[in-house]
Amino acid sequence: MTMSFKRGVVSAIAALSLLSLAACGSDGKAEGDGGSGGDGTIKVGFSQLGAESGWRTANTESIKANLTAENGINLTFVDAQQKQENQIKALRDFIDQDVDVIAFSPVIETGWDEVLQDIKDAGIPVVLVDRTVDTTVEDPFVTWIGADFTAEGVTAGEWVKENHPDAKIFELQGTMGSGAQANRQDGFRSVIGDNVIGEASGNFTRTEGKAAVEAALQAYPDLDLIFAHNDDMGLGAIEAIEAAGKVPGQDIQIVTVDGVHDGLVALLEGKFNYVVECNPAFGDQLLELIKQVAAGEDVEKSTIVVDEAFDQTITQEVIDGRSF
Ligand code: GYE
Repeated sequence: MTMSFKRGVVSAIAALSLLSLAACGSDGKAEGDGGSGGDGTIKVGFSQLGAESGWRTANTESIKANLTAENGINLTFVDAQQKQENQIKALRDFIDQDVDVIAFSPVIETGWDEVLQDIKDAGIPVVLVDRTVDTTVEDPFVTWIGADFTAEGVTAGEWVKENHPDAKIFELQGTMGSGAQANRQDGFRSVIGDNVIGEASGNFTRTEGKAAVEAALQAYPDLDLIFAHNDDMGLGAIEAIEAAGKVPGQDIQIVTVDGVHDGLVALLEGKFNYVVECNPAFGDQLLELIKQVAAGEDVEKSTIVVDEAFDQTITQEVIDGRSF
């Protein structure tokens, strides 16, 4: 078995011409507010959904490292602590601040119609980041950058099907109603859905993942494989399994998504069995998209970040060579 492989397909689903971006370019900005009116910087409002996981921390670091003043960006970054109402408030503040570009990573898919319409009416282009939206607003965003969550679920499912075709699976879901949860679940179940004997959400956090697995070990004493929608919940699962006197990675196999540092260390230690990467370090690509959007240039409608996958043949060198 190979240690890793390329799975994603890079970008380029379609190049679309943008909405009327002229309205949100350089016209009418107050001088000296750090916006685009005077000094040529691009005023960006970024609503991050939270700080729930290692993935999110790495993603925030990558965004902040790239959307800098040196790179021509005047960034307002707001963390919504996994609450949609906080995100909506941040987005409204960005409208009031008349930013040049709004970027956001939506905590769940629905509930954005009103605010997206208001952003559109204000003529501010939206760059959607990471998670996806489900909205009745037409052309709600100019471009989206993120991972192919369905493909991640399929990759995880295929590994289970090949290596543990009789597994009794407990699925540890991410935040319910988020694109990352819904699509990883769909992809996984399209391959090995009949083997799923139970499910619960751990909201993409270690603490809630642990609690969900504690309950699952009682409710489904036969379970012998956990598919966790992210590393952090898988790390919580390790704690719950060990506390129950079982051996993670042996008595109960663990398959996760993300490939952040702590997850890959668990894989190296034999506590995780397979990890599908979801690469959070795309701040450089986001910067380029934002610059193009602010300049009114045509951009690809979607950019899919390339992922890999790892099994227990992973080495310390591979882990040390990664940026997240
Ligand atoms: O997998 C998880 C995080 O939306 C891809 O969100 C992201 C997911 C990631 O909480 O760790």
